[in-house]
Parts: sequence; C-alpha cells; structure tokens
Amino acid sequence: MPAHRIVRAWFEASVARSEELAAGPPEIAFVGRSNVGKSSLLNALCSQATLARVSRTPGRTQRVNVFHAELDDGRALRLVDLPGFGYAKLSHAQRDEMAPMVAAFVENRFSIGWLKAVVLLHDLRRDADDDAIGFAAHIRNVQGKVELVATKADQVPKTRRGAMLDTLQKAYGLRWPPVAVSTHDGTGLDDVRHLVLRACFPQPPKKPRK
Ligand SMILES: Nc1nc2c(ncn2[C@@H]2O[C@H](COP(=O)(O)OP(=O)(O)OP(=O)(O)O)[C@@H](O)[C@H]2O)c(=O)[nH]1
Ligand SMILES: [Mg+2]
Repeated sequence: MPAHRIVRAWFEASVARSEELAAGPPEIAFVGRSNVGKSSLLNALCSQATLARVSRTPGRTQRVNVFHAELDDGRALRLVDLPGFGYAKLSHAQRDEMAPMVAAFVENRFSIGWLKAVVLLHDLRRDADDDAIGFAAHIRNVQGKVELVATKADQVPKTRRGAMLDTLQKAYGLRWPPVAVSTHDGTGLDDVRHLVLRACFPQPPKKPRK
C-alpha cells in the first residue's frame, strides 16, 4: 500500500538546544555523518528541493533545523534535521561539540516523549563506522528507537546492494537489513515514508477476536 505523503511542509525553527523547541506534533530526527544525505532525504520526503539546505560542503547544517509537515490526511508531524557528526570541515573545537550536541538533543527529546524515532543515515558505499554504531547503541540505551537507512543507493549497482545491506545489518546488530534509499532516483522513499508514519502514528494493537 502506498504510504501517506507529506503534502505541505515549512521551516519552523532553528535551535541549538532541545529546550528552545516548544512542544508540537510527533517528531522524527535525521542523524548521521556529515554529507550522508540527511537534508536531501528530508527534502525528498517533503517533495521540496530547497526546504532544508543541501550542500557540497560537509558540515553545512550546524544548528538543529525543524520543519513542520502535514500529511495528505491532515495529520501533522515534525521533521528534525540535525547537524552531521564526523568528517565535518569544521575546526576541531566545533567538531568536538557536534556529536555530544546531537546526542544531548536526541536524548532530551526522547525523554520528554516528543521524539518518536531517529532515522540514522549511513552511506551505503561506506563501511560501518564506530561513531555511528556507538551513536545507535547509545540511543537504544536511553530507550530510543533507531531506524537505519542506507543512503546514495544509486551509487551502488543493484547486484551488490543486498550483500552491502547484510553487512550493515550485522555491523549495527539489526534484526532486518536497513532500507536503501536514493534521493536521485527515488529508490526506497516509500519505505522511509512507511517507517516515519509507523513511528509517529503507531497503530493501537488489534483486539483479539472473541
Ligand atoms: N548520488 C547521490 N548523492 C546524494 C544523494 N543524497 C544526497 N546526495 C548528495 O550528497 C551531498 C550531501 O547531501 P546533504 O543532503 O547536504 O547531506 P547532509 O547529511 O545534510 O550534510 P550536512 O548537513 O553537511 O551534515 C550533496 O551533494 C547531495 O547532492 C543520493 O541519494 N544519491
Ligand atoms: Mg544537512
């Protein structure tokens, strides 16, 4: 079944800390290394090429940018574009600040109940790295939900994708292989829509039939 789509989205706020962001609809956060494709994926989900800034310069997104989005059935959610951790072309001082800032933001939003899941992005062409694995483990430790998504799938031939996804599944200790997406050719976008909707609007468990 095709997922509900985001039909409207707009920039809501740019903040440095969770405390600066008031309560609102259910939130999904996009995290991962600098340049992995966070802003691009957010734009693709909202069908707006220029909503979140996409850049060739790693480390462009240095604050937490928050977007309000509405589905075709009127339900609202928030998409949160977090600064990339890792390879940013930032000073060492700035870089050292980034990962703890992202972790603190995410932890706080989970603890107050607004954040429903973190979409952790991983470039399908790259080996799993300790920063991202550590981040995923940390989020799970604080009872947060992590969904791994492998980006830039268009850069990997279809015949090789399965094996690479299996490798990531093992490295991150997942029950299923991650979803592979490409914002260039649309691969996997519907799967990401489904996982975002499942996290934001969980279905109540069905009552057993008598
Ligand atoms: N081939 C390919 N390139 C992509 C894809 N998604 C994003 N890119 C490119 O990757 C680069 C970084 O994309 P962004 O969306 O800015 O990445 P980001 O994770 O938001 O980066 P920071 O904000 O710096 O952390 C840009 O040059 C994008 O065009 C994709 O699906 N396929
Ligand atoms: Mg970005």
